[in-house]
Amino acid sequence: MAQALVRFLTAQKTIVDGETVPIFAGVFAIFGHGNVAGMGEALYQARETLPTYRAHNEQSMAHAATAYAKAMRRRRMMACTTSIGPGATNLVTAAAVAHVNRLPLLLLPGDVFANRRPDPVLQQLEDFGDGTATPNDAFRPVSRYFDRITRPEQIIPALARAMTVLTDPADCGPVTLALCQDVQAEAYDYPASFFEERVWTSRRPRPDEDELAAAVAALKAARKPVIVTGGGTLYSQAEDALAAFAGKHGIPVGETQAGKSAIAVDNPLGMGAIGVTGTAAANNMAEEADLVLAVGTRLQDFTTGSWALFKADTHRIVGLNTQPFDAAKHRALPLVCDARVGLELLSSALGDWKAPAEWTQKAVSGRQDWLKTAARYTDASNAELPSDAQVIGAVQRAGKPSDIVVCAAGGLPGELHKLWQAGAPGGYHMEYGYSCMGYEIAGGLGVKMAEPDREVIVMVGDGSYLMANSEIATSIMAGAKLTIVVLDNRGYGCINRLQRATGGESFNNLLRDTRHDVLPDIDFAAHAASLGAHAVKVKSLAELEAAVTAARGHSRTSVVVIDTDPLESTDAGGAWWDVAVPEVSQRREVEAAHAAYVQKKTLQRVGD
Ligand SMILES: Cc1ncc(C[n+]2csc(CCOP(=O)(O)OP(=O)(O)O)c2C)c(N)n1
Ligand SMILES: [Mg+2]
Repeated sequence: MAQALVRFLTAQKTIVDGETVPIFAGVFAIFGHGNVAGMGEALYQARETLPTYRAHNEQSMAHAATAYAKAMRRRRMMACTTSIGPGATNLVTAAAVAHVNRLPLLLLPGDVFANRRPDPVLQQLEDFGDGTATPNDAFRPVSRYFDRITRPEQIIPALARAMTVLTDPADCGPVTLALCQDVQAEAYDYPASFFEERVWTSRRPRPDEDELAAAVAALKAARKPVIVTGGGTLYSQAEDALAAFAGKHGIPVGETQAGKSAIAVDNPLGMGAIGVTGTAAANNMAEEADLVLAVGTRLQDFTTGSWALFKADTHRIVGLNTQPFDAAKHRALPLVCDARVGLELLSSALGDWKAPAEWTQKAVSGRQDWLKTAARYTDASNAELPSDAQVIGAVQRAGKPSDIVVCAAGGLPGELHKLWQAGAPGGYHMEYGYSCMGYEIAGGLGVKMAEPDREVIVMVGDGSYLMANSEIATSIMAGAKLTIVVLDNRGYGCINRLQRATGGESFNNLLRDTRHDVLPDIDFAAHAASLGAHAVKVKSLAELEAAVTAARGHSRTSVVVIDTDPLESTDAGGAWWDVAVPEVSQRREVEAAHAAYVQKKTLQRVGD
C-alpha cells in the first residue's frame, strides 16, 4: 500500500510557467516503527523521482512544507510522513498552521495496527471506551480532510479526495491520511489506472451574474471606497489585476499580513498594512470608508481592528473570495470567484467609473505622510539597544528588491507589517494566521526550497528561536542557505508590552521578570555555530548592516544576533485590538485598563 501511495504521488503533476512538473516537490520524513518499514521502503524506491528530506523535528518539517506551498502560491506542495504516537502528534500544531492559512499540506502519520493483534504497541494510547480512537484523531479539527487507512484499497478513493482538497482554491488546506502500520505493508492488486499521470491546474471560478451586478452597483454608489487585499490575491497571482483595478478606479489599497507584497511599494495608491498593525495611511482611509472591497481575505481581527476599524455607519463590504464562507462574512455582499477573474470582470463592468478625485488624492497624500513618519522609526541610529524598527531599517538597507523576509510571531510581525518595504510580490512571507512561534526558521527553509534564487532573510525573536531552531542544521544539510537575524530582547517582549497595556505587572515574559535561580545569558551565536551556521553577534546597527550584506556572499546559512530593546515599538499607525481585560482585580492598573477597555468596546460593531 505504501509503495502504491508513493507511486500515485509521483504521478500527480501540475503546470508551472508552462512546464509540467510534479505537484509534490518532495517528502519530509522522520521515521519510526510506525512508518520506517512501509513508507520508508516505498520512499527509498522512489528516491530519484520524489526526493525524501530528513528533518529534525516533525512540527518544524511540516512548517517547512507549508511555507514551501505558500511561497509556491499553492501551485506545488510537499508531503510529510512520521511514525505513530509522538512523531504523529508533533505534526498537529503544524496542521493547524496550514489549516488557518488555507495552505495545501499532505500529512501521512503512521497509525495503530488495523488488525490489532499486537495491541497495545509502543506509543499506542488506549481509550477505555472507544476502540477506534487513536492520537491521530487529534488531526480531525485541523485537517480539511482526515481519513484513517485501515484497508489497502481505501487509498484509491482517499487519495483522489485528497488531491481535490489540496488543489481546490476554496477548500485548500491540510489533508491527513493516517496510515495503519500493518496496512502500509500489505499487498493489493491496484488497477493500472490508479497510477496514470494526472495534471492538476488551478481553477479560476467565475462569478455569478447577479452577485457581480450587485457588487458593481455597490461600488458605483460608493464615495469613499477602499480595497483590502489578502493572501487570496497572491494565490490567484492577481497582483497586476489589482494594481490595474486600483489605478483605473482610483481606489486605495490596504494589505493584510498574508496579502502584503501584492502592491508595489511605489504605487501611489498602496497604503501599506491595514488594521491593528496597519499604517496611519491605510487606517485613516478605512475609518472613513463607505465601501470595503475585501479581496481574498479572511477578515481576521487584526485586519478589521476587532471590528472597530471601519467606522462609517453606512459602510458596506463586498466580499470577493473563492470561499463562500469568507465572501459572506459580516453581512458582506458576496462575490464568489477567483480574485483575478473577479477584479477584471468588476473593472470592465465599472467602465470609466472612478472614486471621487478628492478621496483618491487624500489617499495619495496620506501615503506620503506615512512614509515620512515610518522613516523616522527605521532610520540609521547609534542607539545602544536598538528597537525592532531600527533593526528592520538596517536589514532593509542591506537588502535587495528580490529578497524574501520570513517571520511569524513576536513583536516583529507588527513592525514588519507596518514598516517592511517588500520589493516584489512574494517578498513578504508572514505566517500570521496562526502566528506560530517556531515557524520562522523552518518556514525559511521551505521558502528557500521554493525560491532557491532569491535571498531568504528570516527575522526571529529570541523566544521563537529557542522554541524551534533545529532546522538550521537541515538548511545546511539541504544547501538551502538562509540569513537569520535574531533579535535578542531577552524574553517575550511583545507579550510583556501587551501585559502592561492590559494593566498587568511585568510578569513571566521577560527573562528578568521570571522565577529563576540564574538569569540566563544565552549565547545565540555560539548555539547557531554549533549547528553549523556562520554566526556572529553584532554590537550596532552599522555592524548589523555589514553582517547581513556579508551573509549574501556566504553559501551556508548565517545567523546574525543583535541585542534589542524589549520595551520599544512603533507607536505611529495601528488600531485597537480586542484583548479581554479582567473586570475584577486588586490592582488599580487593571481597573483603569478595564475602564478604558469598556470604552473601546463601544466602537466595536455588533451585528456587522
Ligand atoms: C507556539 C506559540 N506559543 C505562544 C505564543 C504566544 N506568543 C506570541 S509572541 C510570544 C513571544 C515571542 O517572543 P520573541 O520571539 O522573543 O519575540 P518578542 O515578543 O520578544 O519580539 C508569545 C509567547 C505563540 N504565538 N506561539
Ligand atoms: Mg524576545
